[in-house]
Amino acid sequence: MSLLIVVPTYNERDSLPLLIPGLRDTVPDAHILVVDDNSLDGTGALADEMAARDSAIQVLHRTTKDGIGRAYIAGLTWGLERGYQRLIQMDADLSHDPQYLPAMLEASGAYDLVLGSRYVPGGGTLNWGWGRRVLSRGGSLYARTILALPIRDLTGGFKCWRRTVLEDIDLATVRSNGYSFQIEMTYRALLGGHSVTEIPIVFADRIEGHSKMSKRIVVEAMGMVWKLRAQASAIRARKQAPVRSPR
Ligand SMILES: Nc1nc2c(ncn2[C@@H]2O[C@H](COP(=O)(O)OP(=O)(O)OP(=O)(O)O)[C@@H](O)[C@H]2O)c(=O)[nH]1
Ligand SMILES: [Mg+2]
Repeated sequence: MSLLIVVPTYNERDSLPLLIPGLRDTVPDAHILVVDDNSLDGTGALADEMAARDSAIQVLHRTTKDGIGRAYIAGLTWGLERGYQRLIQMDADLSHDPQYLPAMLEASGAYDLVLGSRYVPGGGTLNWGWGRRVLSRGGSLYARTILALPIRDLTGGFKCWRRTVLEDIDLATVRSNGYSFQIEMTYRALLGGHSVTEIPIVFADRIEGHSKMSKRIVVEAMGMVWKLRAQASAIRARKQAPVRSPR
């Protein structure tokens, strides 16, 4: 099984040197791709240094900060082009603990998409204030209700993909970027008839670096959920349109 872990970074100089050894220890056979958007704090150069010392690490440099969704699309596309069979996506800021990877990989033997989930029994969040907790839970509930999905954690970004799902999704057509990116990708997997499961993770708040959360990202996500619903209705309607044979 060939496995690629895609880690997007923007100003993660303090976190990346802690994350990478954890990944190398936990899943020694995996390759790692850091996708850096020309971080101001030198994360890109630091990743290059790590890559020079360890052939399992590669770096994709992008010229400007373009959002997490774009970074993931670039990294996942890079991985598909190079033939990886499983692709993991995870944040660099240590919120996603490498210790969950073995369980996620095991589950990916049976499921096309495995979600690290804060909102199934055994999962949770550490050190989040009530505001962030309400926003995150509320966001997942909002999307889950409007899109009528059986998934508890729709906004999380810790996922293990089988390449077949990503090929099916057609990454070039994914448009959303912030939180809605996570929702859109899982939604598209489900719409395509792929199997999805959630396994519990405890999500730790970032210790180093700065949050890139913004009101704009939340508003974008709220609007995007309705756009996704409209798109899906159109797809379903096309599928269900009666086929009339000419008389
Ligand atoms: N390449 C790239 N990575 C990004 C960009 N925005 C965020 N990231 C990375 O994506 C991951 C998740 O972003 P975070 O800023 O941690 O977002 P969050 O977890 O919702 O919020 P906080 O943890 O509170 O900051 C981190 O590894 C970031 O460095 C971007 O524009 N480009
Ligand atoms: Mg984070």
